[in-house]
Amino acid sequence: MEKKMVEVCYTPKDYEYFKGRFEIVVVIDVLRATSAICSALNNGVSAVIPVSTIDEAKTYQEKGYLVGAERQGEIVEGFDFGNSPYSYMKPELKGKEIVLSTTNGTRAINIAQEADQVIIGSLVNLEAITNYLIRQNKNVLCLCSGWKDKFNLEDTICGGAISETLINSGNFSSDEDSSVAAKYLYMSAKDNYMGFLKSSSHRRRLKRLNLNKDIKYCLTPNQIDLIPTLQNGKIVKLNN
Ligand code: 3SL
Repeated sequence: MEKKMVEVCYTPKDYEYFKGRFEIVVVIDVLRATSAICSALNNGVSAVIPVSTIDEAKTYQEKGYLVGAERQGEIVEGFDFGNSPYSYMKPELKGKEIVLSTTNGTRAINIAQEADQVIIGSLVNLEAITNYLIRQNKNVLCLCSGWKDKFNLEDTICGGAISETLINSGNFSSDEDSSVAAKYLYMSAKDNYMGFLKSSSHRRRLKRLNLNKDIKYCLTPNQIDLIPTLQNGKIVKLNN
């Protein structure tokens, strides 16, 4: 059987150099958007509508939706919640469609939307994602959300974890140096994500905002056994 490709793209800005060659794009924003989306669906939210701008978020709010909005790690004034995975565990959100706009994660999801399939990955659902991808036998791109179009460590490590697991299955290979480097970062970090990421810039940013509890949640792998996927502009649970 011919091997499929798995590659890691570090930022939404670099996506143009990869797009079109991969049937499945896994969008990753470990701190915190894709972890928060996993938390929301795991806690019974029926769909998350990702929007890129605050203006779009306001339009949904005016229509009566509950809307989460984050910029620079903080809740944007006037919205119902921000981007903490814990905000999405509230019983009143069960069964609801909600809207989310974040600095990088929701933008990356929307940039990838022309792919055949977009799925949402993070450390919290790492094993669910890799088991699913191994069964699909399709070319996979891990698209890191980064920070304002710059490289970040935590998304790259998660991309490295996905690509390394797929390659170890024997059915995938990768070509790009970005993927090789992501693998080496993952191998250095995998025994202690919290420790390895101590110096990452976004972890420091969130720590300054007293969001240590969120950081711990987002860096604890394999707590959620579901795969969020983008369908007609809404992120829903994949029935696999
Ligand atoms: O950039 C994003 O999309 C967010 O995940 C950033 S934060 O963790 O909410 O600050």
